[in-house]
Amino acid sequence: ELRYPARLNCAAELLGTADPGRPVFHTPSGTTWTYGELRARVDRVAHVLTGTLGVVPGNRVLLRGPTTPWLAACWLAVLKAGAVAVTVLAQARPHELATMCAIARVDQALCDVRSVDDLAKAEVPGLRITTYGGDTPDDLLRLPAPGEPFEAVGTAADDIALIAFTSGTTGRPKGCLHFHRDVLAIADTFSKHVLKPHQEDVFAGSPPLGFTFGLGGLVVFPMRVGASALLLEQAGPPQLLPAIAEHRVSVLFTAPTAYRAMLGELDGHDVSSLRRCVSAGENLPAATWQAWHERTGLRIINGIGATELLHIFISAADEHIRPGTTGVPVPGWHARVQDENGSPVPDGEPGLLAVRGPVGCRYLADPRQREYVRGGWNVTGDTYVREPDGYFRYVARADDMIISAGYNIAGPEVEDALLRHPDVVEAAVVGRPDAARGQVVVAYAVLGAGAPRDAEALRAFLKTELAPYKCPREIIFLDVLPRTATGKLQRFRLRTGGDQ
Ligand code: 3SK
Repeated sequence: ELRYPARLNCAAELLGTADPGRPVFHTPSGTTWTYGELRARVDRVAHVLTGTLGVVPGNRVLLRGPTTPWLAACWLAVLKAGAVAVTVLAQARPHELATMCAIARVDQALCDVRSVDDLAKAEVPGLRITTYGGDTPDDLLRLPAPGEPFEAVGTAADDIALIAFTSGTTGRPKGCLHFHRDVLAIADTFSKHVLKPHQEDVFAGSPPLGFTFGLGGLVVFPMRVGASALLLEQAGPPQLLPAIAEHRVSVLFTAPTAYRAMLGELDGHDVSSLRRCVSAGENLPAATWQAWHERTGLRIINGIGATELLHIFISAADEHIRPGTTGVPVPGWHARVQDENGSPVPDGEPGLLAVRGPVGCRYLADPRQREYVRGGWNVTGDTYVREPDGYFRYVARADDMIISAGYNIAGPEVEDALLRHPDVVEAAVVGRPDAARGQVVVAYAVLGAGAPRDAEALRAFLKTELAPYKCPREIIFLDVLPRTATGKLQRFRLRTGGDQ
């Protein structure tokens, strides 16, 4: 069990670990910040926050901008000052920002000058916006501040440190409250036991800091062990591959889609510095794991995480990795598969994934809390099978199971089969309402450049891979699949045949 002191400021803990001369953040343009420089900059921002801006402990401060060292420094400064960091994705539009600011009762915002227009358009009543990275005298980085160190506010371990928003794949955003101890707990569980990072590691990845997948992987995990991270504003496969080689990245965080895209572009890129590749955000098909392993010799660490629980809670390390499964509960976490009434279902049978551990779901003023936390378990909304040997295998999102003529069909299983076809780059399988069968299986596929859009040939291939009742009635070709800002597939848009 994890034990933290009753008074704990997670930012002070993360900042306190390493030698001042060691690197903490790199940028693609070749800038490197040391821990000493980061500490001085965080302290300066914390002084400005508590001085000129009048922030007091408990105030909620929105942070918005591309993934840069300054965004990370602002996040640390807000926490060090005892305020609450409200993290949002840089892609959020004005009406979404307005909703999140209202839910979180945000008082102040620190915003990259390049991202300020949409925030200003959100017209949040009473919100004070301070930009950083601009050249005006009232820019955060130019406002006067005392030169001395800022003494961290002595927050309690279970004071709120951050509010992270999840919109899921649809619906009104939910603000998830997380404590100071939660921030350290994700490093002291998943990172410590699965990643096992060391000081020399260089972390990088595609998830932005506004998504807790990225906040953990690019700030909390490296800083917990005095390592460094490459922060990329643009972090798609075309940027990731050269960056891995140039900065000798050793720990990579990204999603299955990016692994597939990188496979198509690997030639000529040196990825020999990588020793850990993490995949989360979506189910990792065995076909993607195998293809990456064959090309690179690396074993992808699959994981399931959630904004509600801050980071990854089921995964596996090293030789314990088993392709096609997510893994086992990360040390410190417990997981089981249960039915709608909360009773455990036998191993080998599908049911709802329920987990509990050092971090729990706490929605801010949202009745959906009752659906997520049931009988002390966090019910994530995923259908899983627990194998008799304790490995957890993903089946589908609970609301993505397709029921056709009485058969239960897991869309991801059909997607996995599609991805085994050499021409298929991305696949999504949904159930479409059908008068006779309840639902029919419909597949959407994105093909590699130049591949023929031959639905019949693909159906013939699927017939050799799947029981007939699982084979899609229809296969539709798209150029891209609809995804959320965090890269999750928006199946509901495919189900309704919406704007593709
Ligand atoms: O939402 C997710 O999928 C996720 C994955 C890993 C870590 C954190 C999150 C929120």
